[in-house]
Formats: sequence, structure tokens, C-alpha cells
Amino acid sequence: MTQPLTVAVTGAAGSVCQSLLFRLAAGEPFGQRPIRLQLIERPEAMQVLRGLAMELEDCAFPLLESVTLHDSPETGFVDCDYALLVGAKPRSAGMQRIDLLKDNAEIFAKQGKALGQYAKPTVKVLVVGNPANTNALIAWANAERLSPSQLTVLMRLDHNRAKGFLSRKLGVSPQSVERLAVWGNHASTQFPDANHVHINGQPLRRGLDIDWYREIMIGEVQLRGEAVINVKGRTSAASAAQAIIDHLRDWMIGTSTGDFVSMGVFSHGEYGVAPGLFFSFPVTCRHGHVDIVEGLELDDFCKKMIRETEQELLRERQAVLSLLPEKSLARRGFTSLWGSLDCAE
Ligand code: NAX
Repeated sequence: MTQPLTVAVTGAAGSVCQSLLFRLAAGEPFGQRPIRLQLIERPEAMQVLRGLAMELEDCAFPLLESVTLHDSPETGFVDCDYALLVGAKPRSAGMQRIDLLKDNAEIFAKQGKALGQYAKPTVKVLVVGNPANTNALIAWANAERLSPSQLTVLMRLDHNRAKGFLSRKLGVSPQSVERLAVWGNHASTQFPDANHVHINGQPLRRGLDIDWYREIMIGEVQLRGEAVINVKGRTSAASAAQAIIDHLRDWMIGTSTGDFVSMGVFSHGEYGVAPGLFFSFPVTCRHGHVDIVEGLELDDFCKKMIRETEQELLRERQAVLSLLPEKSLARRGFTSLWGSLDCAE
């Protein structure tokens, strides 16, 4: 009998989870494994969550073994194999980005501590709630037992958006577009990189309209989230759920041979990026391990774009330094990375 997977999800009553939970319950990213959902929300949102749980029950999903509801991460993360950190405080009118960073930093520090104490030691954590890259850093820094390789950040929505733009421009199917990368922060400084793309196995480089790519596509991908809000009046939800499913499937089962995808992972200085950031790189996955793709050639334009998004993440990290517990990180052998924080600016 296959062991069930326990999946904890925060922000479970929010917009993204309205699609996501039903697809998790149907077993989409995890193959034919039975699944236990542990849904976590703020106390104020528990009523909506109870309604959602009733709908999950009404689907009679064959693989869904149980659904439990929690108003604290301390109970919600108990023994989980995967933790999907979707919940976050949204930016309200007039709120400065720095205040949003700090409010969310406290939420993710608390969740990090709970993950370290109550989740399985082998837990895999996907951070979705914004500002996702810096939230991941805070969660990891506060999760005593977790190594940074146990956390990744959702960049797949940006990756899929870039793939969509390119495939529509070239008139090819999205699945024929391979080796696309999005570098950096899940924010408008991200760098969608089409320089290494293959179409149907052949390098695109000479067939890429460089003016269109640099002057139109990059900006449209960077600002696609806002464009959706302007047209629809609400944030991207179903496309975000699809991206989470794609990310989890690749992380658990593996990426296609010859291709790579974009994930926010802990940097150790790869491609000259400052160590100690959760930074989106091109990666491959095999049996739950994520490897940053090595040896891609970066021209001056790429280096400049990567530097810009790195600088934004360094500024974010600087703003939340007080929530990164130095002593705990030093105990875990991260003193030298930590030292680099002081010279971040
Ligand atoms: P919603 O505002 O619809 O839902 C967020 C939910 O989180 C709410 O139900 C709220 O009660 C809950 N929540 C807040 N604080 C919590 C806490 N401490 N513990 C548990 N639950 C908590 O947002 P939604 O559209 O679902 O998006 C969720 C987050 O994902 C947002 O931060 C959003 O910006 C971010 N996104 C990130 C993406 C990425 O690519 N990294 C794409 C999707 C999404 O936009």
C-alpha cells in the first residue's frame, strides 16, 4: 500500500487555493499517492475554509484520505511532507512596500519556526506568498532543522508567462519551447531570459527578434501580473495554481531531459549572484533534488539584468535583517554567508 503524502497549505481560503486545493486533492502533481490535506488559515477566515472543506468532501476524490483545518501553523504543519506557503498579507491602498515586507516577514518567521519544530525533517517547502523570495529566506532562517535546499520559491508563473509570450510570437506550441529561464526576484525586476531557448530541439538565438524581445517581451512578462489585474479586476489565481502544480510535479518527479525550468533557490554565489538569497535560476530536478544549471553564457545585457534583480533582493534582505536569527544560522554553519549581509548595500 503506497504511503499517503501529507500536504500542508497556508492561505487555504484565498483565491489561489480555490483552484489549487481541488487539483492537489485530485492527485495531479503527486501521481497516484493518497493525500492528506492540512489546511491553515487565519482565525477570521476559518468559516470560508469550512465551506471549502465541505466542497472537497463533496468531490469524493479517490486519493483524498483526509482534510483537517487549522488556525495555527503549529498544528497545521505537524508531520507534513510538503508545506505550501501561499498565505500572505496583501498590500493595502497607500501601504509602502517596506511595510508589506516587514508585516509578511513576521508571518514567515513564525511559520519557519513551526516548520522546524513540527514538520517532518525531510519536508519540502514551496513559498508562494509575496514577497516570496525574501519570505523564503526568513522562513528558512527561522526553521532550525531545515537546510536551504528544502525550500524553493514559485517562479513558474513567470516562467510559463514568458513561454506563452514566446510561443505566441513564434507561432509554435508552448511545449516546443525549451531552455527558457527567469532569473532573480518574483517582482518587476525579474529577468526573462530567451537567450538559451531551443525550439523543437534547435537553438533559437539567430531566429529571435532581439528588438521585440528586449523592448517588448521582457517588460510584458515583468508586468503581466498587473496587466491581469487591470483587465480582470482581480489577481492571477488559476494560472498561479497551474504554476504551483507544474513546479511541484517537476520537483517531485523531475524535469524533462535536455530542458530546464525556473525556481527560486538558495544562492551560493552561482553566476556571481550574492550568496544567501533565494534567487530564481534555471534548474533541473531529479528525484526531489534541484540543481542549478551550470555553464550558461551570459552577455553584458544578461549580466546587467541579473545584477538589477539581485540588487533589489539585497535591499529586501537588508530591510528584514532583524528577523534573520544570527545565532541560529551560525550554529548551522552559515556564518560566512551571514557576514556578507553586512556589506549587502
Ligand atoms: P488572497 O488574498 O486571496 O488569499 C490569501 C489568504 O492568505 C487569505 O485567505 C488570508 O486569510 C490568508 N493568510 C494571510 N495571512 C495568513 C497566515 N499568517 N496564515 C495563514 N493564512 C494566512 O491571495 P491569493 O491571490 O490567494 O495569493 C496568495 C499569495 O500568493 C499572495 O501573497 C500573492 O501575492 C502571492 N502570489 C505569488 C505568486 C508567485 O508567483 N510567487 C503568484 C500567485 C500569487 O499572486
